[in-house]
Amino acid sequence: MKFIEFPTPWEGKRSGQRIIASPPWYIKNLAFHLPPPCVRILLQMSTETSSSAPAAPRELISELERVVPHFNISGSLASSQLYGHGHIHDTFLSTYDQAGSVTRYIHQRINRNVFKNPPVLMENIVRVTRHLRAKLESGAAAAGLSAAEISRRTLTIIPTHDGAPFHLDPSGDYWRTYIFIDQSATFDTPISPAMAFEAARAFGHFQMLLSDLPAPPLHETIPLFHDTPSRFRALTGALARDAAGRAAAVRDEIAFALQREPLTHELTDGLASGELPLRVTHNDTKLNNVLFDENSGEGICVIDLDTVMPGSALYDFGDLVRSGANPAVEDEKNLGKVNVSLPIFKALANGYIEATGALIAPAERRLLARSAQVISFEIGLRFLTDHLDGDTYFKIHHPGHNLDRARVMFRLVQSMEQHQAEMQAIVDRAG
Ligand code: ADP
Ligand code: GN1
Ligand code: MG
Repeated sequence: MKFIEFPTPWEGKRSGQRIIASPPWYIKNLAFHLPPPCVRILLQMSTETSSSAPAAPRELISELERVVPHFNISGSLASSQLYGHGHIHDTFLSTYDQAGSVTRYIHQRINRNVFKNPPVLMENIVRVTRHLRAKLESGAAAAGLSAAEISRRTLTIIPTHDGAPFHLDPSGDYWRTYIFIDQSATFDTPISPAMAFEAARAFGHFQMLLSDLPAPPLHETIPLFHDTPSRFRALTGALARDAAGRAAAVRDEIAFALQREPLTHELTDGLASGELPLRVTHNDTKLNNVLFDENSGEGICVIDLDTVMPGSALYDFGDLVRSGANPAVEDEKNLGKVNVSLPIFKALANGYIEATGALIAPAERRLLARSAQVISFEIGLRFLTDHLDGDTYFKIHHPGHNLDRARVMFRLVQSMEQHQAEMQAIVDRAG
């Protein structure tokens, strides 16, 4: 299945690729909204076995083949392909033949341009996944979770034969392996309010489970990651350098950004004064960083734990809204499709507030709607900075890709500015 695209009411885009034998929940969910010819096409697509992932270049697969014997996996590597739509790592889905049965794993080459200290990052992930598993186990009886089900609800690291959570290859690259969580799917855009609610509940639950992570604090894997004023300064620095000679062609986007400098302080001021608490947060709560169960549609597992570190709940909620409430894809060229969907925003607010319960303080709750604007702006600043710098941070798939992304983020900010009062009213009425 390549991806699902359909005219109304939502445009859903599924990440990665899978072989699907029967129509999963989201196909049924979509089919509900569509006229019969579209439903037939969708069902036909859902049983196709094509792939949207680019074939990995031969050299990359050879590197992977040299690395995988270091991990504690039985059986032999049968196949590998690039997987998912992440902007940071090289992610592979690998199939192993284990005495006749087929098992799948995710291998990742960690982006060391982005993460300067992978061993420390993996130390965080070991602590976080251990804590999550222990919490899920202690609540398993009440929640009716089997051991197998717990392993679908948090990432499981496959260590190397030496017991390390990563392998360092001779060229200095760090690799890691996770159990592939079967019968799950990720999405780049929201399909329905029900799905948005599930995503927000999953991230809210994640926040709750980590709220009692014992000291010491987690390492800061990327310093000042959500420090919006420093992201703004990075843009003005990139503008002054104009390393790729692109500044003259993006005057409108730069003007848009410069006009909104005051927005950059809205979360950091509260954190600096102590009005907003510092918590253990995910910090990359993009919609495609939560896995949905293919049969029930439940948001089962929060993934991409590289930036779990001290932060604000408002970073997490804001980032979820910027990726989860926009029916258009993050690099949509037709900006007319970009907007904040209020029914989806409402579902995100309800899901997050329900899952976090009393944890979220009144000062945080007051800023939930605003946080979406701040974080959408912040990510727009980062895309525009990377475009000016010559695309050194995010993976791009065509020239101008980061500029396309920045434009979408800024259009989303505009839409949120127009709907700020309605978004605030939704939060005020929620839960
Ligand atoms: P990036 O930091 O590059 O975004 P991610 O860790 O988010 O990398 O992985 C990229 C994609 O791979 C995810 O969006 C998801 O589709 C898929 N993925 C990652 N880990 C797993 C897993 N354990 N099980 C199933 N799918 C996964
Ligand atoms: C990156 O890793 P991924 O693709 O889930 C980025 C996020 C951005 C996002 C924009 C470590 O997320 O901060 O918000 O792209 N992750 C990192 O889509 O920089
Ligand atoms: Mg990701």
